[in-house]
Parts: sequence; structure tokens; C-alpha cells
Amino acid sequence: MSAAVTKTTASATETVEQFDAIVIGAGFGGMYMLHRLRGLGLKVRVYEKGDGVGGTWYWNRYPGARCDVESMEYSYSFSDDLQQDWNWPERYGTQPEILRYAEHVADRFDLRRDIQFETHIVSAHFDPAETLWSVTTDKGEVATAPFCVMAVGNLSTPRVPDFKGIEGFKGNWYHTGMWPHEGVDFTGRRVAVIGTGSSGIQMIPIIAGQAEHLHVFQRTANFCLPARNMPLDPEVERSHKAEYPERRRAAYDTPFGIAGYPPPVKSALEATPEERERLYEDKWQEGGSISFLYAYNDLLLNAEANDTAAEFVRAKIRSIVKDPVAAEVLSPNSHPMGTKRLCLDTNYYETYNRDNVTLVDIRNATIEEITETGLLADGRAYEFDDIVFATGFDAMTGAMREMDIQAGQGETLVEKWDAGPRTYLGIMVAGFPNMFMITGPQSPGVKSQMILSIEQHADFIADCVAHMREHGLSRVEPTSSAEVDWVDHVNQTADATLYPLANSWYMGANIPGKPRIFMPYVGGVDRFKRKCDEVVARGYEGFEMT
Ligand code: NA7
Repeated sequence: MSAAVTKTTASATETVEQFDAIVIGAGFGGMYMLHRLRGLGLKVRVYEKGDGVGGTWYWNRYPGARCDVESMEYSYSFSDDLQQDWNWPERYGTQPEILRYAEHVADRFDLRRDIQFETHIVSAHFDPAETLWSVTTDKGEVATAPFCVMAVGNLSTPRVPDFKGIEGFKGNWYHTGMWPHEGVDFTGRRVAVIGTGSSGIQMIPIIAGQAEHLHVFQRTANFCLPARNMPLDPEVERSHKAEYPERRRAAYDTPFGIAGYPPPVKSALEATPEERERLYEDKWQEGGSISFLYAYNDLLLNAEANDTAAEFVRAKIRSIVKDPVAAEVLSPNSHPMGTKRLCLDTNYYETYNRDNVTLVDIRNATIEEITETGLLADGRAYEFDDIVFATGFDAMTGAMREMDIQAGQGETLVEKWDAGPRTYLGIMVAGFPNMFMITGPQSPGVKSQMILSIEQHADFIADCVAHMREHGLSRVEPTSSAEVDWVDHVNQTADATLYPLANSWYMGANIPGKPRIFMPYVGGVDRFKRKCDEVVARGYEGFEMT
């Protein structure tokens, strides 16, 4: 039930809206959470910072923005009518297509009436006596609910590095994660792109095609594989749709949450160099990252095995990029392949053969300052009309750490996570009752087909809430020991792989001062889902319900 009550406090008279559940964020996680909780008969309010749904796909409108998971996978499975009706035009969805899909879902399931847009939540406080979360918006509105779900996204806090002088730059500057809705035309402009992660790699070939001149400032070379994007073959679409329910179920039995790739059984070191070359070449021609990482079973576990794949890609870079110095700079050698997010590209390396593109290696230098007319790097001045920061996000914990989250019984969330996130299943935090997270840190979220993980988490949360209502329970919280065990398991699982060897956003390494701790769970969607199912079958093992 919902109601609005007026409370008179010493300072003001405030209207407090009351709900059964509050969801923060209207991306794919928040939208499905709303749908599920509504289905239980709960009165739900979703708060969303943007003026539309879609989360990541609402904000990241930079040229070339595209999903690196294939369209037929990267979509909701909860409604068979929806997945049968929707048509994806290409192998990989573009940002506008995916946003159009999110908007379609919002309309089709009548979600917007429970979403308050253009509203940023600044604090969430739990009152243990009342078992109520109370959230405050940037407009000073207050709402309460027994349950609060953080559907705030993993890559939703864009980060412009703290460069000296940025406020004095006389040209235009942009961040990929806050792209102007009207688009940007770089025709005839002198442009700088700083950063060569997925966002930079997708946009650089397109900006190069427009700009008079493009300078790319690269701190770390990344591994890119060809996306081989193409129009979706109607026959592929038809056969995929015919098997959709089975394929979606099968996806939960795979490490990345994507079915259709037979698990590799052989070590790269058991194959001859010729065999490896043939297989890597096949995978290179096929395009996509899962298929490539599935070439052998130890590419993410054994450095020597990994280097066979890494060297294959470096040789490809040398064969594509004509200038040997640029090819060398573009060849990644600071981290094992796949330990930073693998990028899927379209004409990325080829772009460095253009006369109007200059690669600036800042591996051993820094950008000293942004000047009025450009920037200063390694003692050299560069001049631009536009600077694009493709410098990434305060990933995985940034959005929650920005909010003032307190549970009235000790530490704030920021204090609790001072040395890195601690969660149970990436879904709840001990000491923060009735607060759930969708694809939180220490879940497989970012290492999986995101929408599948979102659905699994939201289903877990909705089922938990339904269970509590059925049994007259009002409060749920993980035990400290369950949380400690999960954190240990997440760390041990990561330490058995090569992932912690890279300075990645998975490690918090892109944010100065952020604790270096590997944040995603890399045990796989299959193991994670089994663990969650066991937890439920054992009466919500590791959770205390009262
Ligand atoms: P990423 O992957 O975090 O990439 C950010 C890039 O910006 C990366 O190359 C960084 O170099 C570079 N960077 C960050 N700070 C600086 C400074 N201060 N100076 C120079 N270069 C810098 O973000 P994306 O937006 O590309 O992709 C995020 C995810 O979205 C991606 O993984 C996919 O999952 C989709 P670094 O590597 O830190 O040396």
C-alpha cells in the first residue's frame, strides 16, 4: 500500500511518500525489478537520474557505441512474446537500437507510471525501529519503503580525471558517458581522444572519419578483436527464436551466461604452434570475444598459454598497422589478454593508417595539464578544438559510494567498503538490512551477459521478498559469517586466475586512491546460479530473516 503523510519537523514541513519498495535506477535492472515487484502486488517507486529509461544505453550516446554481446543474447528473456516479437537488425546492437528496445519494454509493460525521472537520490537511511528505508532526492523529497533496491549500474559514474586546467579549456570537451543527446559533429575539427578502452576504441574510427585531425592519447594498449558486425541473418534469427527458451536456460549453465559455445577441453600448451595458429585464425575471422577466449581452457588461467593468444593478436596488429612504431605502441604487453575487458572493434587498428590520425604514447608520461587551447603531455603542447574523455567510470561501487547510505547501526556504506566492497553474493551487505543490489560487486554481473545476470538477481530478490511476505517476515540481512565466506571465495576464485594481474577497472585501478581489490566474481554464472539456488533451497542460507 502507498500513502503520503505530512510530517512537521523543526525545520520544515515535508511530505513523505510511502511505498512497499523503492528502486534506484531505471536501466535494465531497475525496469525488470519494477516489473517483478509489481507482479507481487507491491507499490513501487523507481527513481531515475535521466529523463528516460535505459541506464548505460541512455547515457553512452557517443559515436559508434555498440554492445559487445550479440543482439540475440543481449535482451530480456522474461517474456517470450517480447523476445519473439522484437527484431534486431544487426549482429551487435547499436546504442540507439538498444535504447529503442528499452523504451519499447517500458511502454509494453507500462513501467513509466511508477518511475520518477530526472531525480537523483542523494541519501538512503534505514530506520531499524521502523524497518524502513528513507530516501531523499536531490529536490529534497523524501520517500520511505521497507525495501530498497540499488539498480544503479556498474558503469554509471563517469570519471573525468582530475586534470589541472580543465576549467580553462576554451574548446568543447565531452565524456563518453555523458554524451550530448543532440550528438556532436566533428567535421573539420581538431580533436583529441584520451583513453583507449572499449569506448575509445569504438568511437576513434568514426571520429577519424569526420575530424580534420585526430590525436589519440593512449596510456595502455588494449587487446581488440574484430567484431565482424553484420546485418542479422534472418535464418539465424529464426532458428535462434525457435530455440529461445532452451537457449536461455542453457545460458545459465555457462560461465559467461551465453549458450552455444562448447566449453574448451584442451590447454593451449597441448596444441602445436600450427594448430594454435589455425584455431586463433578461425576465431579471429569469426569475430567476438567469447569464441576467442574459448579457444583453449587455460587462456585466463596460465600466463604461458595466454601469451600464445596475446602474441597472435600482436602479430595481427603488426600486419594491419603500417607504421612499425605505431604498431609497437598499439601492441599490448602490460597485462595478459582478457584480464582487462576485451574490446571488439570495427576498423580500429586500420584507423592508424590514416594521415589525419596521430597516436600519442603516454605510457611513461602523463597529461600534465589541459591548457586553454589543448593540452600539455610529456613536455609538448598540443592544440585542439574538442577533447573527448574516453576515460571510463568509477566502476562497480562508484554510484553507491556517491550516495550517503546508512543503516542506523554503525558504519556508513562508504566506511564499510573502505578497503573494498564486502557483500554476500553481490546481492546484500551485512549491516544493511532490506537493501538489495542488482549485479552488485562480487556478483558475476560485469563478467557475464549482463541482462541475464540482471534477471537472475531481480528474480532472487523478488522471490526473497515474496517468501518473507508469505512467512510474515519483515527484515532480511546476510550474516557476517556468510559475507566473510563469500568475500573469501570471491578473492580465492580471482586469485586462481590471471585477472588480478591487470590494472583494470575490475580492480579499481583506474581511480587514484581506490582500494585495489578484484571486484567481480569470476567463478562463472553457472556456479553462481547454483550457489543462489542452493541458498534458497536451504531456507535462505546465510541470511537472517526476522
Ligand atoms: P575503460 O575501459 O575504463 O577505459 C578508459 C581508458 O581511459 C583507458 O584506456 C585508460 O587507461 C584511460 N585513462 C583513464 N584515465 C586516464 C588518464 N588520467 N590519462 C590517460 N588515460 C587515462 O572505459 P571505457 O568507457 O572505454 O569502457 C568501460 C566499459 O564499458 C568497458 O569495459 C565495457 O564493459 C563497456 P588505462 O587502461 O587505465 O591505463
